[in-house]
Amino acid sequence: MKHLSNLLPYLPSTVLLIGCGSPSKQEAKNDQPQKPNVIYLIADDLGIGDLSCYGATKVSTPNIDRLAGQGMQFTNAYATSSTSTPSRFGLLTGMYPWRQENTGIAPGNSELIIDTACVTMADMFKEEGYYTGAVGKWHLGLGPKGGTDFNHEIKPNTQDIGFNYEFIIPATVDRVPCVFVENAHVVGLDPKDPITVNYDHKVGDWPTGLENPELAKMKPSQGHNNTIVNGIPRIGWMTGGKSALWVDEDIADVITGKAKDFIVSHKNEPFFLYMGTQDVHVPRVPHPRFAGKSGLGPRGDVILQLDWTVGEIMHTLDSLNIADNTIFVLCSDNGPVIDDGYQDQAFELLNGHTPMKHYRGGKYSAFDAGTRIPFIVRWPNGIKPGKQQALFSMIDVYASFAALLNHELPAGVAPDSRDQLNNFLGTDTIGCDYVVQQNLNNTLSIIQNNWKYIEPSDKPALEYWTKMEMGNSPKPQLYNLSTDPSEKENIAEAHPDKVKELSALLNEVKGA
Ligand code: NG6
Ligand code: CA
Repeated sequence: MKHLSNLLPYLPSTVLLIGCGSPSKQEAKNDQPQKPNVIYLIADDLGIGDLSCYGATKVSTPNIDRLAGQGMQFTNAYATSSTSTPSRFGLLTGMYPWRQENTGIAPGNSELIIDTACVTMADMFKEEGYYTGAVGKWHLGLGPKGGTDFNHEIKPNTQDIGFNYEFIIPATVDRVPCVFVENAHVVGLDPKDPITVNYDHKVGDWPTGLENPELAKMKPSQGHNNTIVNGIPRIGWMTGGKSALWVDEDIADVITGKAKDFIVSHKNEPFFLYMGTQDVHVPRVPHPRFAGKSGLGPRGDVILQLDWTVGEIMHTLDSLNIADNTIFVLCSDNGPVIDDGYQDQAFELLNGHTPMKHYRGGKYSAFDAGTRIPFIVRWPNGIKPGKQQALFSMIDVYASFAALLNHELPAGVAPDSRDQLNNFLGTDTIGCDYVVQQNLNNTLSIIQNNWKYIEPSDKPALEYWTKMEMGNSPKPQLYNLSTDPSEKENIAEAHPDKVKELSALLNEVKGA
């Protein structure tokens, strides 16, 4: 019960009365507060500078601003990784993704990369009596080793790692197959038109971006020249499954609708909803009601669409009168990127908008903008609104929720996740001791007391496609984030002791 005292001031008065009188067993049971619902909404490639509550002035996100205003807004929160698959893996398993092979950006036909024996955060919630659901972007693979067969029951799926319900985009919206999967089945699939997917070579006779660039309504700037689906050339080749193909403009509506249905159906029991939006990942294809509305081109328009999604979820909670007892987390999986492979004029139309704020690098990078993320936690019953400047990492979400529920984690479960509940709730302003991040090339960095150390790496300084600065250097790098938040000056040579200390700490974490 070590954390209940933290919550007492915020819990409804009926809760405080428990133990004060001598209620009969039955009454006591009825008086037990329902465990808080949890909605964990992870946006895709959203930058800390993309939201008006974080200082953006060229785009306005009123719903997310309201969420932040009613909750705890973190200014020093990090994802474990600068790309999607490892970041989500770390969140759901509580284990650093770089401890396991095969946790890099997953293709659309990847096997499920979380071992079914792993006790995931969803398993933990389920054990605590929650109804659990995964809606939207998944990107952790599905099916057995050797790849996913989309034409039959897809096993193992999210339901084998703790989720009662799934309605998911298997990988990313720029990867085939362009279909939704609901409870192990491709939605709307005609068995007479089976799906074939391949990531090595062309399958079927659908046009590709390489052979028929004139058929692409959205042109690639990098890669993205395989099978054309809905006029958009994707990564990977597919054929079949025509009746199951998603409509890109409708994806936000579809997954928001599924998330709302899930909440409505489970309003009377504690629920855990893990929701991944496709926004603001490429291809950025807003619904017509958002197209052209931001003035910043499609990238800005899908930020508005994301804000709408958050507003819809908030309204749903309000209409059911369950907002106060729902912990609503909003964050990103990794840092932002401007041109990520399609000619959508994201650069040309920036108009002074700064997705990375003043931080160096971006998605893929070991520099701060690679993993520094917007992170908002709203829980009216348990959190006094405010700003949280303490250091926080997504790796610690799992153990923090476990602490909230007084759930003992068996040895070996969520091995890297630390109980940072008071940090998560904003009552501990000191924060965690250190955070460890990973870039696209598995180069690790560690931050402690505002010192950031990036380990030496012989990997390229720039990412191949985006030319993003990766933060890779054969020399050790040390930055003082309090005086140099933009990581302009490597001061490793002037502070050999600090370098030694942080590299030793990083090695200790690696060896743990
Ligand atoms: C890259 C893709 C990029 C994006 C990324 C994964 C190319 C040229 N680039 O390889 O567009 O899909 O993978 O993004 O193909 S993530 O946010 O899901 O990790
Ligand atoms: Ca991402």
